[in-house]
Amino acid sequence: MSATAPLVTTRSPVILHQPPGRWGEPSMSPFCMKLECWLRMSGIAFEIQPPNMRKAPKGKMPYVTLPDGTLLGDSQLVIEHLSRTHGVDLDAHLDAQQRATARVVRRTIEEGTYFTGIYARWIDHAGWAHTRTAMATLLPRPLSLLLPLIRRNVVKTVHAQGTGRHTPEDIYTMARADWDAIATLLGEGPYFFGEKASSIDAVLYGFEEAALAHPGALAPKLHLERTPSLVAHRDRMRAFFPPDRFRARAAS
Ligand SMILES: N[C@@H](CCC(=O)N[C@@H](CS)C(=O)NCC(=O)O)C(=O)O
Repeated sequence: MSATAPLVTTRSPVILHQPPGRWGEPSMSPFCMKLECWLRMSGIAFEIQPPNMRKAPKGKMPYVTLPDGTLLGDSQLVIEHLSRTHGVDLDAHLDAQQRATARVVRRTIEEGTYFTGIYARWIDHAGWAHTRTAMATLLPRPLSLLLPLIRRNVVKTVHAQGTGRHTPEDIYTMARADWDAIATLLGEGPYFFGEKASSIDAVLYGFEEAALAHPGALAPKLHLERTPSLVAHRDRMRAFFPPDRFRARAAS
């Protein structure tokens, strides 16, 4: 889907630096899947390359190499930059209230719900059993030996952010309530604001896919599986990707 004609038509592709998926999803990271989805919706030419965390401008994934060689981090800042420089606005059809709603929903998912997912994957033993195996196949050997240390840092981050201070019951109650609120706003869809997809659908997609792809019997995943509108939205958004982006499971 391309909202408006690009301002610049001939240029090298944007390089999207992100890790692969391990459970049949395009990437292990919800923010990376959000950005990849947005790029596919926008029609902007891009290539995927593995990340080099020593070069990641914010020390996080995803980041991109722009056609002039500049490195830019943060999925949202990348989207805003590319929208400006390529004259693409996937939200052109939204009114001011819808744009405000999209912003608040995005911030809720990315700054709140995300950490309930991190808790499920990295801290909950049912999640860690699978995440550890997947990360061990993703990281080069010397780094994979540091997985217990990486996990300890995740525990510290989730505690500092606040989510890690709650009981697992409270964390998962919050996760379920967030997803229920999103399902209520999504309604019958097919997209968040009705008939036409917009940027918030890419955000939702990344986090739906991440929750549903993990092989563990985790509370957020089980809740999404019981919410047909969210699974249907994930499936609908997959249509923006070529089928080979959903490879067979490599690890569980
Ligand atoms: N606000 C950032 C968040 C990105 C983010 O948190 N990425 C995670 C992977 S899902 C990451 O790189 N974590 C590594 C770390 O924090 O060291 C964005 O939108 O890109």
